Amino acid sequence: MALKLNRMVTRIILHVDMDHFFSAVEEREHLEYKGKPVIVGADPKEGKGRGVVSTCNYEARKFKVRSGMPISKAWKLCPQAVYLPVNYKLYGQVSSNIMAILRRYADKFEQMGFDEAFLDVSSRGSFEEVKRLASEIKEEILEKEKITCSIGVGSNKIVAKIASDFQKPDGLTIVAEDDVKKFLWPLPVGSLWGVGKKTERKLREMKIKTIGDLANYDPSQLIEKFGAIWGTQFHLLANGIDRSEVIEGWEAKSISREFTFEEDTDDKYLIYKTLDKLCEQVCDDVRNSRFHFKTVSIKIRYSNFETHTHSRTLPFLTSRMKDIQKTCHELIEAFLQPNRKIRLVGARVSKLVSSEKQKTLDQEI
Ligand code: TTP
Ligand code: MG
Repeated sequence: MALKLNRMVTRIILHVDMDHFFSAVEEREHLEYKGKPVIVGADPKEGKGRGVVSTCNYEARKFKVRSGMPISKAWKLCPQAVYLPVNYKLYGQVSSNIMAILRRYADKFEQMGFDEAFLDVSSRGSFEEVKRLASEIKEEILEKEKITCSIGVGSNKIVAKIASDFQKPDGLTIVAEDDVKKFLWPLPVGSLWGVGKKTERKLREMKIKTIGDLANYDPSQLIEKFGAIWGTQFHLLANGIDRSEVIEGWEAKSISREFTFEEDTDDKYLIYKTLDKLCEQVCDDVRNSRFHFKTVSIKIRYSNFETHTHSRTLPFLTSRMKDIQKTCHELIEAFLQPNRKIRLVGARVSKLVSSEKQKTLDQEI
């Protein structure tokens, strides 16, 4: 009788991220913008130059304009740009079309926000085959939606995600299993999933500049500085270790709380205190309903009713208050501008799974 050997099946994960998504959609709608810097967020001439850059095209990035920057600063850097308000309805429609295309190519599919998704494509069998698939996906999106994307392929989500960002725009980066460290370690530590601006500053103070520095840092010291969950997570991710699955079937619901101040305020202490309180209430709800979450969002409404939301997906599932609060603090920072009064703040978690399901998922922590 022939001996059956259990072959180790390689996981192959593909991450797609649209290039300068909002501004790319605007460019395709307005061919006259071609070649010009385009900045989406607000018109600097209206509302006395208030508002924040949602995104900008690569022409505008040459002038150092970035997402999250006050529109008044963008105006100083690049007054010749085309400035546009955010058209969520249009981008939402384009996003749905793209997700429908991507879903068809995946064994398992997980959308992450508006413009990115993970596809588990392990059944394709080899990285060469997935390279062909990635080109096919890029072509189909370009043909049908007239915008470009960047794709990263790796043996887990963290590698695929970092790879998609590696050769933007219109990039395709394949990282074979044996090349993971060679690929990750020279990159700045800020490229790692979950490392926000504040954490990056803290890591730099510890002389950790690259992902390689982080990978080779004493893990017990990382745990001491960042706590058991984040410390361990940083150590694993920097070493290219990520066993988290592409998860389908997230709960459609989200849990949120918001608060309107009696009087509009720019008192940072009050705003952070209020946000912390909202996070506590959200967290109580999450725990009472026995959920774990992955995405955290803030909402902010200025006194002129201009409203922004901003989200971040964490590299792990959690139900801890600290994770909501820390993420909300990082997300709201860019929106707190001097002399700009705030009417309302909100906190929200989404990408929820029931705690029972969470236990069955192959999560690393
Ligand atoms: P990103 O994928 O982070 O950025 P991008 O697609 O504009 O550019 P890149 O080519 O580097 O991927 O975000 C997707 C969309 O989300 C972006 O087009 C606009 C929106 N967004 C905001 O509204 N605020 C923000 O701070 C960021 C980062 C994005
Ligand atoms: Mg993008």
